[in-house]
Amino acid sequence: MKEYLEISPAVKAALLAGEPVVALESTIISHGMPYPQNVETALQVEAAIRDAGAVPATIAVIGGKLKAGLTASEIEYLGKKGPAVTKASRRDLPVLVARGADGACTVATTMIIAHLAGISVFATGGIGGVHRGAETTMDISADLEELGRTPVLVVCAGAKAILDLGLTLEYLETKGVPVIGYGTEELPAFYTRTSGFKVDYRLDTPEEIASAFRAQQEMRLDGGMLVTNPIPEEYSMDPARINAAIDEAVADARRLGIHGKETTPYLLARVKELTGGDSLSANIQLVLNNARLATRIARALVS
Ligand code: PSU
Ligand code: MN
Repeated sequence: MKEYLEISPAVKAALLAGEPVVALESTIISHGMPYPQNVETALQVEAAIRDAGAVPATIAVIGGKLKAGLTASEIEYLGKKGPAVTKASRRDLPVLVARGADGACTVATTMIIAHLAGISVFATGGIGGVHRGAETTMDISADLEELGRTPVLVVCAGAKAILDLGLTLEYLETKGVPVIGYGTEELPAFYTRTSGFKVDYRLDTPEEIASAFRAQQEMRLDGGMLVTNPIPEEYSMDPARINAAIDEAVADARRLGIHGKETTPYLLARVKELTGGDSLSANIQLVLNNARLATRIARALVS
């Protein structure tokens, strides 16, 4: 494993000292936001984690190495290259590593590398899930399988309504993944605080979430935990407006025959186009909010 994994000095020191570490993904940098906002946001999220008392570990594949903890110039490199970097899910790791190539890590791959490095808390924006129309396309994100097998706690703002949220929850239930609402009984839908679907459990403090995760791991139940954290009220978007944009984006993707790993990046970019800058600033704010909650959970876990 040593030859594949590279943990940055700051992350290694924190892990050795039993200090809290929060993992961050890199697909959100290269495929989720435009340059230069992607790089600015990634650095701002790292700073928010440091300010709240943990060490950030942004995760990516660079030159065939599984990296836990990037330098600012590595973040800049991934952000500038953007979609030219391979979007790397579980199935992409073998060939990227063998070729010595770069990869931007999805939620699934970030969980894998975080776990290899010994990091158990990870903050992101939204997870992949069961796509609308999956009953015929079978387009179900590998993120869900990973949540079912890899012991990492993922903090997100729920899932975007580009997905079928009901089927996504059913899939997580089948895989035995606890879906926690932080201070809410309803699954948040990324840009909005509500979705009409219920989470499994509402927990109101980082300490309660940390105890549930600790119990899951000590019982060796396998798999991760999904903590859904609603976007702060002041940044949430008008549901009618965002849902109209999402419906239009899904229809465009169908018409253009977009499929496979292109689907999620296409839908994210199209929704952004259709809503102007508003969806981007909401996106940045919810990631910061998730990073702060993940830091509080990571601190509770090591105390
Ligand atoms: N959903 C979002 N923003 C994102 C993604 C999903 O709202 O940036 C990214 C994440 O990296 C996630 C990936 O892991 O897309 C899922 O892609 P796919 O559906 O191809 O598995
Ligand atoms: Mn897919």
